[in-house]
Amino acid sequence: MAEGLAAAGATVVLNGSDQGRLSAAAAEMKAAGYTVHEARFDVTDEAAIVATFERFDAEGIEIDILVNNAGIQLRKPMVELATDEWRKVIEANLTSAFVVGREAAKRMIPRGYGKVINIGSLTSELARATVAPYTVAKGGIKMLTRAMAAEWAAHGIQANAIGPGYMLTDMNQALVENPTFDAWVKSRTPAKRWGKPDELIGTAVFLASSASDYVNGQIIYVDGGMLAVL
Ligand code: GCO
Repeated sequence: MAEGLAAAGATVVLNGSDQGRLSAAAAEMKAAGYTVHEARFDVTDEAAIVATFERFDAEGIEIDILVNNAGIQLRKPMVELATDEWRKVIEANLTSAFVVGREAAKRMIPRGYGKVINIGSLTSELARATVAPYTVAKGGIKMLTRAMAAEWAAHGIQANAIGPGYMLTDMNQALVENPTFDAWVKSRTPAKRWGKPDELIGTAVFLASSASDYVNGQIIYVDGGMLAVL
C-alpha cells in the first residue's frame, strides 16, 4: 500500500517497530524513486507515538493521510488464551489505531483536512474459531472508524477502513501452507483464490484521494466476494 500511494504521488512516512526491516523497506522504495521518510516506533508504545508526532511538528512534516495497518495474529482457543496474550493483540491491532489516529487528528483538525484509513478484516464482520482477540480487535476497528467519522468528518477528515479477505501475507503463511485451510479458502471464496497484497492498493489510493471526499465511516471489503456469498 505504501508503494501504491507513493506511485500515486504521496510522500511516504514508513513506520515499523524493527529498524532493520524498516530501513530495508525504505531503501527499496527510495531505489524505486519514491520520497520516503522513516519513523521507527512500536504502535503499542504511546510515548514513542506522541514523541514521533512532536518530531514531525518540529520538522514540518504534516501527516495528511494515515494508514493504520499494524497488526499481529495469535491463533489459540480462548480457553487456552492468557489474558496478557489477549491484551497484546487488542493493543497492537485496535488501541494502536486509536492512539496514532488521535495524534494525527489533533494536527489534521486545525488544517481542516485529513484521510484516515484503518485496516479491518473479514473478522470485522464474522468470527472464526481460535482467533478471538484478533476478531474482537477488527470488529472494534470497524466501529472505531465510525466513531472517527462521527467526531472528525465536520473538520474535513474522512475516516474509512479497508477489510482485506484472505491475502497472501507473511501473517497468513501458516494457513497457506495448510492444505485443508488452503482448500477451504479457495472453495469458500467466490473468486476461488487467495488475494494478493497489491490488490489492496486501488482501494487505498481511492480512500486517500479526493475521489472519496464524501465517503465517511465506511469499510470496503477486498475479499474476492467471501462476505457477499454463503
Ligand atoms: C485467520 C487469518 C485472518 C486473515 C484476515 C481475514 O487466522 O483467519 O489470519 O484473520 O488474516 O484477517 O480477513
